[in-house]
Parts: sequence; C-alpha cells; structure tokens
Amino acid sequence: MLNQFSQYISRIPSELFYRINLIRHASKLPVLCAQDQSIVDAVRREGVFVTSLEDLGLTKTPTLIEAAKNELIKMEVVRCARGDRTSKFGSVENPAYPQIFTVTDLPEFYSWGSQQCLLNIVENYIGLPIAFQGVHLRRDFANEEPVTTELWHLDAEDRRMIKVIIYQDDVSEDNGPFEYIPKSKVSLPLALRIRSKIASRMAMGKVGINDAEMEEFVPRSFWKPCPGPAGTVVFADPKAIFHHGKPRKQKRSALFFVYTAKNPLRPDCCKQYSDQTFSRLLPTQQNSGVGAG
Ligand SMILES: O=C(O)CCC(=O)C(=O)O
Ligand SMILES: [Fe+2]
Repeated sequence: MLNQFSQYISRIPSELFYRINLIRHASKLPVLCAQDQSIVDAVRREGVFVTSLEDLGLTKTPTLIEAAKNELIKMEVVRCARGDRTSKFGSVENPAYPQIFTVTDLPEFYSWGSQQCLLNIVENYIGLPIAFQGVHLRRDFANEEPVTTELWHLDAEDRRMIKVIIYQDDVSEDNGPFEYIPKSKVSLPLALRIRSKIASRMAMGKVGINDAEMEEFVPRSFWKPCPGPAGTVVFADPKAIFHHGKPRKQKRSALFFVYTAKNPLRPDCCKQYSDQTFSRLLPTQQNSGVGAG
C-alpha cells in the first residue's frame, strides 16, 4: 500500500509535464476534414471507430493488400514447417499462440502507415507529436481456452495510443473479432476494480481475465465485437478500453499498425514493433506471439 502510494507520488511531475505539453501542442495540431474528425471524436468518446479501407480511400492500399497476401503465404509455410497443424494444436495442453510477423521494415507496410492523413488523425487523438511504432501481421487460431490477447486486458505502451487494425479475411463472430467495452459503459470506480483483477491475473503470468471473470463486472450485452468483411478497419485506443480478440472457432488474419506519442510512457513495450521480437528471419523461435499485448 505504502509502496503503491510512493509510486503514485513519484509519477506526479511527469504527469504534470504531460498535461502541460498537451496544452502547448493543442494549437499546433493539424486541421482535419469532417470525416477524419469524426474518427477522432468517436475514439475519444467510446474508444473505437470502425470503418473500411474503401471508405478511408487511401492511395497506397492496393500495394498494402498485395504485400500482406504474400507475407501470409510465407507465414503458412513457416507454420507447416513448425508442425503446428497437429490435431492437438489449440488444446489446453498445446495452446495455439498467435503467429506474428513484424513487417515494419517492409516498405509497402511502412509507407501505408506513414500516410499523412493517418498521421494527422493519430496526432489529433494523441494530442502530442507522434511516433509510428510499427506494424504486426498476425494470425490468430482457435483455442479450447483463451491464451494471450484472447484474455481481456489493457495495453501498456503509452497514456494514449492508436492501433489501426485491418482484417485480411472476412471476420465473423466465429473468427474472433476485436471486441471491447465502450468507455461510456465503464465508470472510473468500476475501471479501477477491473484493473485490479487484471493485475492479479498478470501477477500469475497471464495477460488478463477471461470472459466469465469480465462478466462479473460488465454484462455481456455491453460488450462490442467488431466483425466485418476483409478490409474492415478498426481504429482503437487499446490503453483506454478493456479489449481482447474474442475467443474464436476459426482462424483470423489481421494487420496491426501502432502509434504512440514520440516519447511514450513505456518505450520497452514499443520495441516489439521494430526489433527482433517477432522477426520473420528467425521464424521458428520468434514468431509465436507469447506475451504480445
Ligand atoms: O486480437 C485482437 O483483436 C486484439 C489484440 C490486442 O489485444 C491488441 O492488439 O492490443
Ligand atoms: Fe491489446
């Protein structure tokens, strides 16, 4: 308790500095068109905005889709070589961890995520100069029990952040869409209770809490899955909303573009988007997403 209190006190100067920087940067934010402003407003209000590649109308999209298709083929080759396709894959004894490739260094992905229109949306949401941290291409599989990000959690990278998630195939409820609890459904005292439950699970080495545990805090009718056809785009602040990949019966492939402030709260958590953590070069050891948030 005393330890928690002294940690809280020690954070006050950096929080003050953060607030001052937000005020200072407010007049420097890029101006947005009405459509882009509505994305920022929705993420502020509820934590998520769902759209599509078609509606975003960004020029570099066809190249991105082609490149993602090619990488997904390579991922399948790697998975077969690793022998993951046994009947027990996804059982409690042999959990199907997500397969993750960091694709940040590939120009088709980096240049899509660096388009000014996207950066402007993110900067307006974050309120500070931003950093595009990188891109993960992920395949998530069916599991008998939830593993890693199928458990409800909050991300840690920064005070405010944006993930732009793009489905590569059609995602129905069975494929485990991104699912979240809108900000408006969680009061501050409730959020603190959920966070404390998640912290207790993290102390046991888990990423978060399961559906039954979440249901003790928030009724299922308030949970918002985001299914959608290939090309669906989810803008989300995964630090601001309790979220997970809904436990699935069938696999799902998606891209995750990640943005934070230039000086994020947890630079250590941002390394996974650019270093060797989910390398394509050492796939057998390093592309199973244990611990990804
Ligand atoms: O699999 C998902 O839809 C969510 C993954 C996740 O938790 C994240 O990217 O922060
Ligand atoms: Fe997450």
